[in-house]
Amino acid sequence: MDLVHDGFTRKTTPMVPLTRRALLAGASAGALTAALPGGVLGAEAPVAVLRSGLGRAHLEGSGRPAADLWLFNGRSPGPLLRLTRGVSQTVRVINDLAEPTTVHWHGLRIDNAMDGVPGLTQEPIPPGGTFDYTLTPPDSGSFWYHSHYKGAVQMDRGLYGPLIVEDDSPLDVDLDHMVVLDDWRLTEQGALDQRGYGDVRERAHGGRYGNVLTINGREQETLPVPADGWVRLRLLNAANARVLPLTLTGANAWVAAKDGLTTRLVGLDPNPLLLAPAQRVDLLIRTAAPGTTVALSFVSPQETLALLTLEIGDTVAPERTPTLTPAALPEPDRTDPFRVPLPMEGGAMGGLEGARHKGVRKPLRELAREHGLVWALAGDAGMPEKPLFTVARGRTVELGMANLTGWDHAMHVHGHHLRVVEWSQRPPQVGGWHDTVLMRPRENVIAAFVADNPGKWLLHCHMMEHHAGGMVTWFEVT
Ligand SMILES: [Cu+2]
Repeated sequence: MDLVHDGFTRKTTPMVPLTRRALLAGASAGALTAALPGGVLGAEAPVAVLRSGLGRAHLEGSGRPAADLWLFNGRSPGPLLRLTRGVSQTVRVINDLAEPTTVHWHGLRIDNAMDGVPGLTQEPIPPGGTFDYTLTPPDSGSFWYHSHYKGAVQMDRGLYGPLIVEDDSPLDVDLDHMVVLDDWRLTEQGALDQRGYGDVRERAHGGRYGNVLTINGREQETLPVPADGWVRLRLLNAANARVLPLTLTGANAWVAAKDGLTTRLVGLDPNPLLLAPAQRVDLLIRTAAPGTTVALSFVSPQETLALLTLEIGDTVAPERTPTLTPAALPEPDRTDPFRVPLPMEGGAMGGLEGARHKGVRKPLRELAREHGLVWALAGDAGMPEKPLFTVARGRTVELGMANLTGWDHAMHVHGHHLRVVEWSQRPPQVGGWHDTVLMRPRENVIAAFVADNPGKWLLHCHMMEHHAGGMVTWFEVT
């Protein structure tokens, strides 16, 4: 077995290293594709339907026992959902699971009632139930949808899918391809390893790491592209907890969008780029001469795992230069911001003594034993009953995010995109807009946004075990 050691997570005691097992198992590249037929929802249908249910998929290829997964429309990732900017469309979610669910449309700045957070914006969809989500996305770009009910388990089992919002002037490229990355924890027999769900020790460390890395549900992809052409790769990290270090070799490439929203073109910095859970990065790639290849790979100090290979054929693309318009959101007004301290505390070796839980201060030992809570966000462990802050619509909010823990966190704000305006160590999020900010250990950043979307919005770590372990709060825009 060819082990991969992820340099960023080596300190994680219960870490499960990635393996090339899936690649070496002799599985055909199309095995999962065949098991999970493709499909695109959206423009063709006035009402798109997402049906959550149980299914089986050969994650490690044919000839092995299939993994029991939870799927949208029989596949994971679920079908690519295409919406149009500014156009209202209904997505009907039918819940065929034996437990409740909801769907969150990650990164879409939509109506609060459609945000999919159980207990905050809607009641959970019961087994056999249906919920119509009406979505009018204000931004074009690369997004995704996923379960937001017991997400640490439902997302890990496969309940997520890609979402693209088109506009009138799509980037003129030869190939536009969404890349959904996930790491799965599989047993030697190829089944989903269900041990560890809800494990407090795992919550207190880096979260749940898988041992098999997939791209769009399969082990590797190879696509043909013309020479001297342009490729848009929309990268999404759908993993529960693993930060993915990714490199692109064989071509010049630029970052064209972050967390969905187009940005001024910048080079890959850092390289490898770090894609935190829930983050997206769109790469614009200039393909080179015929016969060469471009490779997107997961890299660690010890190992490189090829994920996507672009094979440049003899055809030469028509000469042109794609033009990109950076997303125009209201700029934060930093002259009189509403300042919110957001200390992040706890976790293994964090020294946290206690925190508030539902308004009552409790020692960490009791929080962990009775509630499975090991993290605190702004002093609260777990979802507080009252909002962390209430702010009038239109005001600029500055979140003073301080990672006082020894662990990475991927801080996600619902309903808004933020700018990182100050930092203690240069984070990868400088420039552009973000809905998810990767916080390295002991790092401080100030993230600013105009609170222009009324409603009750969640703010949490998108490392799903950290969310389940207490790193979650909410705020209200009135
Ligand atoms: Cu976290």
